Amino acid sequence: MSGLFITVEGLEGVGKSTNLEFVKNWLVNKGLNVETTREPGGTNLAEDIRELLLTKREENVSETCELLMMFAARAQHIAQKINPWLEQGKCVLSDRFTDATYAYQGGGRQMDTSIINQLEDIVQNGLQPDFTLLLDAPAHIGLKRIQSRGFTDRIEQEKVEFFDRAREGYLARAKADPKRMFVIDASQPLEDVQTQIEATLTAFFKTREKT
Ligand code: T5A
Repeated sequence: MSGLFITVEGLEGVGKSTNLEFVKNWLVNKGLNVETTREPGGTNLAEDIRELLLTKREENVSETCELLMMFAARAQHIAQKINPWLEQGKCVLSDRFTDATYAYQGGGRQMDTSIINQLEDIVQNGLQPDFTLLLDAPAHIGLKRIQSRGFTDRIEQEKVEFFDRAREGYLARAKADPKRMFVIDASQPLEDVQTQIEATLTAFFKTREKT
């Protein structure tokens, strides 16, 4: 595939949505044809699955059900949007992708990562992001930032320890794949975060243009 697949990851409230527009503008200024999307979601059906996943309910949602629904939404998203865009040579910019599954279901829920590996193989058939920005901050910082919204979804109701484990999961992914996944200190003021993002994007494209 000739396109470029970029993802933005991190815990709740670290600034993914806020910075997605900044990253998009930077890429557009570089001359790329950019499509933005998000997970879970990105297509009508996948957005319906997102709604099912995030709605608070009295019934306990089993971890396996949650994991399969994340990958069901992803399968639809890849088939309907991501793969066609990449085949058209576009730059796909997604708010979250499979690193989130390793962080939340693997780290947060402490599920066996070999099961995530298997589903990743089946659903993605080799598809991986080319470049990932991990907006990193201690969990309590992001959770405090989103408090003013006045509501929480099903996953946001989890205890801070769940998000601490998810953060560790993310940082372990970044450590294992330093050429793809770049850690940004998202605890800093927005202007500083965007300075770091810009420097990281510049360095990534410089390396890419050399090869
Ligand atoms: N999930 C997802 C899984 O469990 N497994 C998976 O495989 C996938 C794909 C999705 C949920 O699903 C889970 C993870 C999530 O729990 P979501 O809505 O996509 O939910 O993700 P959230 O993280 O919940 O999105 P948020 O909108 O809460 O967080 P953002 O986008 O990171 O934060 P943002 O940009 O909205 O900013 C929050 C507030 O902080 C301010 C902003 O102005 C805003 O008010 N802000 C800053 N303030 C100070 N300094 C900065 N540097 C700031 N940056 C932003």
